[in-house]
Amino acid sequence: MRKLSIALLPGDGIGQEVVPAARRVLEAAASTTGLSLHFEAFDWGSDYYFQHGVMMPMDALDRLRRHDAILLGAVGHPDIPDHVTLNGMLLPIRRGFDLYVNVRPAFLYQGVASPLAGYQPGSIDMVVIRENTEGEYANVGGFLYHHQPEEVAVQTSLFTRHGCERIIRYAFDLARRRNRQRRLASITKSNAQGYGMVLWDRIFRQVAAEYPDIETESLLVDAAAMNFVRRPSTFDVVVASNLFGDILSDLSAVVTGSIGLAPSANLDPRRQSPSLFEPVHGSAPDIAGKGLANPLATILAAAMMMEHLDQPAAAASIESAVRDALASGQALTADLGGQATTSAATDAVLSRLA
Ligand code: GGG
Repeated sequence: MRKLSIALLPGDGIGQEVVPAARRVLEAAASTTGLSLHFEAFDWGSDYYFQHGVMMPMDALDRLRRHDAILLGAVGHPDIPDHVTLNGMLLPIRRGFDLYVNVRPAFLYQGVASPLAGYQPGSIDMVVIRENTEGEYANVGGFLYHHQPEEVAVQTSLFTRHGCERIIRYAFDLARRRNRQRRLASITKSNAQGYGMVLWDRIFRQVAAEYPDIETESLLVDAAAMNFVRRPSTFDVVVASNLFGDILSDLSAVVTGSIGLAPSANLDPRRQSPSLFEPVHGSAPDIAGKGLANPLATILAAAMMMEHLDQPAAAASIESAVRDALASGQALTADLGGQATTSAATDAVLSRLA
């Protein structure tokens, strides 16, 4: 029997509710597919910060490296500035493990209403591939005359040929593997960002020449935002910089029902480091601790984890249980217009795994 070791990082707010829900689903899927899962939970995040002044310990990456994969909940607390929480935990893990691919699928499930009229189940089916280690999130910059009246802040986006090429190539390969519309849209703002994003566009055209079977389009991010609403069915795979991928994947999530349904995978495709799986949503302090959080994004992220760990049977059984639970109406939490609690939605999935 294959044994897999999973690091759990529930983190903050509703992360404390959705990660245990996904763990229950993983345990059930493992027992029905003959898989042995070992979990180690870490209490890192904002409460850890209040006690220790850091979001995670110095040796965090060494401790995570012992595991096959990481399941993370959410990062963010109303009493700590967001740049402290994000730069203290999630971004250092992504960069430290070179998890350069962020995969963010968006699918309109049966039983879920899109805010856009006229879309049938399955008619919106796209994946946003977000560059995950450089771009606008490179954290390069600084303050001059900090907190003085003449204060200056410099924030630099970092685009490397290596970084652009590998993420664009991953997106082309995915468009081929998915074999749906065989279309790839590349998103930049190269009319205004005349260096880094001009480099991205140029590399996109160069790599595209190697994939004549994939139809391409290059869009400025403002046009892309408009077209995600105007013609979402025409998108298959979308590749974007770190910031634009972050923003557009909230939009792809909401046109397919809710960000509460949006999973993501932070991947090291070379498999030298553990990849990290998480819901796209944050810690949602307004509903934290009330049992109202939608656990399905994290459960679907757990399915992506199983797929990445070469456990297609476990992945497919989780995905199909979520699909059926949504179609039945029993897993519709408040964000989806229903009344299911976190535990009721989880139970609806679990009952279909048995
Ligand atoms: N699920 C982790 C989380 O808290 N995400 C919210 C967030 O702001 N993430 C920023 C990012 O993905 O770069």
